[in-house]
Amino acid sequence: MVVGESGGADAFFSKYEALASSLPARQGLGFTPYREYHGFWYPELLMAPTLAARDTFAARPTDVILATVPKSGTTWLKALVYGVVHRGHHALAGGEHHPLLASSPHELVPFLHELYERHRSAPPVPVLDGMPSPRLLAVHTPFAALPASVPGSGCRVVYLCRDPKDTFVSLRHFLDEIKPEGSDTTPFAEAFELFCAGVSPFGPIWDHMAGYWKESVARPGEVMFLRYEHLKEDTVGTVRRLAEFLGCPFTDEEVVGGVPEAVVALCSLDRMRSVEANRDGVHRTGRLSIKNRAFFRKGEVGDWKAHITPEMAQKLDSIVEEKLRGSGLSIAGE
Ligand code: PPS
Repeated sequence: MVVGESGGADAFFSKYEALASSLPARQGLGFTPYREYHGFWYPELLMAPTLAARDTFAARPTDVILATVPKSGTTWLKALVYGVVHRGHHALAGGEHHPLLASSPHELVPFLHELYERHRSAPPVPVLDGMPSPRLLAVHTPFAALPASVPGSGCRVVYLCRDPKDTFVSLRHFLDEIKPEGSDTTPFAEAFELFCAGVSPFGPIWDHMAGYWKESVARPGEVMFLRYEHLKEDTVGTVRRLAEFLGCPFTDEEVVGGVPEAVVALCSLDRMRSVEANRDGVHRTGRLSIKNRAFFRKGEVGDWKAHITPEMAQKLDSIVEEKLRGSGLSIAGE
């Protein structure tokens, strides 16, 4: 990973950078400091763009916002939703020219904060206005800090979460893989303690999940709550539900023709990993360059067992269970 120049402060963005730098800071998991905003810990680099998007992004009723904690399956969800929504435009079965076979899901479904990070002199309105509907955008933002225009716009929000133990293990591997040259990864035991204390990207993870869970219960037509484990267990069934939720259900003809299965196959880890852009390409955010291959590792449920002890697992499960008590959401220990 390369950390580049800041690109220079300017009127629009510097206001948010000033606000970000006034927030409480601490060293967290990984190589950037974290800032605390309304009870959540944000990687410092993403704080200003998140605040800028919160204030200035204008949601369309047709927008689809994909929300996740990092390492919960974001890349997979981006690919699946892209495949579902654009299936009418691109041949799926054996379609060698599908955009998912030429570009990373992160290019096809951009993170909102990255658009803001790249266009610092003004909100990226021309880019956003130029995106055809339905616009597919991703965030890691907690529900309460989503752009103010999102709730009430009628747009769809799809939230995907994952067993926090697997999220932690995936995150620790990712941070190790993308760390700037010469820097150290937070030692494993220390990283785990920070994660359990909620000082992880967009953590505490349990509050992040609870925020979206509550909204999905209150507004099921607008917020869909998914779990990585369920997606793994029944990918085709979940993709069909996803299409219904997004207002583009698979027709009987498509079901008979195996289109949901074709979308799932196109987005499988092995297929995605074999795509040149994902194998050899680089994802450039405003300031970071990340090798795309870092987004594809094992994609397994329960990989934590190979990395954390039963005692550590028990500790994290208990914290999550305790924090989610009364919310109606149960994640720990499944
Ligand atoms: S990021 O940085 O937030 O966008 O990362 P994210 O995509 O959320 O998480 C990466 C983990 O998701 C796994 N992955 C997949 N699983 C199943 N199917 C597909 N297609 C897929 N693509 C990525 C990836 O391997 C990471 O999980 P781990 O456990 O580290 O393998």
